[in-house]
Amino acid sequence: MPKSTSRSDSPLPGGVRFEEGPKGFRRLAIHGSDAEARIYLHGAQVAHFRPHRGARDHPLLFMSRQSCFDTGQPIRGGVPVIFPWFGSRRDTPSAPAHGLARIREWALESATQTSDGAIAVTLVLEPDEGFRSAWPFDFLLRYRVEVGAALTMALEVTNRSPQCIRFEEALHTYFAVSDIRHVTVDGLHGPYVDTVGGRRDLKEHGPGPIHFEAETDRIYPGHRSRAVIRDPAWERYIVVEKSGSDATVLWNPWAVKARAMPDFGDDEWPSMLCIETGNVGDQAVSLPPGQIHRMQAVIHAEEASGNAPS
Ligand code: TA6
Repeated sequence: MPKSTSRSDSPLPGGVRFEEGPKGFRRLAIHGSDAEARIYLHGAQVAHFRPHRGARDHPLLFMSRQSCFDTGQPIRGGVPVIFPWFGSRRDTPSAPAHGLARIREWALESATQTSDGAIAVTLVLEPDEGFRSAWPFDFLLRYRVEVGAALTMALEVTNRSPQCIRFEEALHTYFAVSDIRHVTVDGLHGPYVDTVGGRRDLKEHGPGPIHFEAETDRIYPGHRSRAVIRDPAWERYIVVEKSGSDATVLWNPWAVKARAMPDFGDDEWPSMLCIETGNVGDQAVSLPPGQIHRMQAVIHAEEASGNAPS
């Protein structure tokens, strides 16, 4: 069972308790007035979020039933926190994909109830020796997750090094959908980099919605606005808004890649879609000494019987 620490000696607010998940992985179980959620200390990973209204009773986040809960391994689903590199590390191919933050045990710094009844949890991570040997800089990650009618996730990076640091980051959100072949995405227009099969082909998406018919793996550099998943079968929209992020990644592995992923069911690919809020590639962040960078994603659901979100 991974060790996990809490810096908070204040009592947890009502509706928040620690519990053990698979293989003893500790998580916060949150039952608020507007939503429920679960957050693992491993990777500070939000694994479940279901608002009481707007979601048609389906969770907003996908979690693989085959996710491995092993020390040093990422949890498959929810919102992996990606830092300080995205994807494979070009200069060290043997390094863990998507950095080290998602495979480290974070500490609970605080858990409070906000004035409007939401639950706000703050988790922190500082580099251990292994982290520093892989990425020789000093930093603090502070991750605030607010569970209310919307799920608000804010990642703050503080540069504690004497020099400028350059890093990639992402909130690699796995959304739950009825069937990827029957949902569309609005708001991701313009140029993108198609990275399927390891390519990096620059392409362009027109003004219309995105339909999904095959493995999809795209980086939209410079995308700063909202994206909307339309899910007619579940009669809902999922709205993704963000700040402090200059890139969005869109991913579905489809059938062949799903079969190659041991921690992902062969039949699970229709049930998920990643829309990732990040700063990756040319949009990586350069942060001077002592400065703080903040990236935030806010997700909520709306019932589709109303007008589509503008
Ligand atoms: O979402 C973009 C991506 O980089 C894909 O290429 C795919 O590798 C995905 O992340 C999942 O990566 P993981 O290391 O979690 O299996």
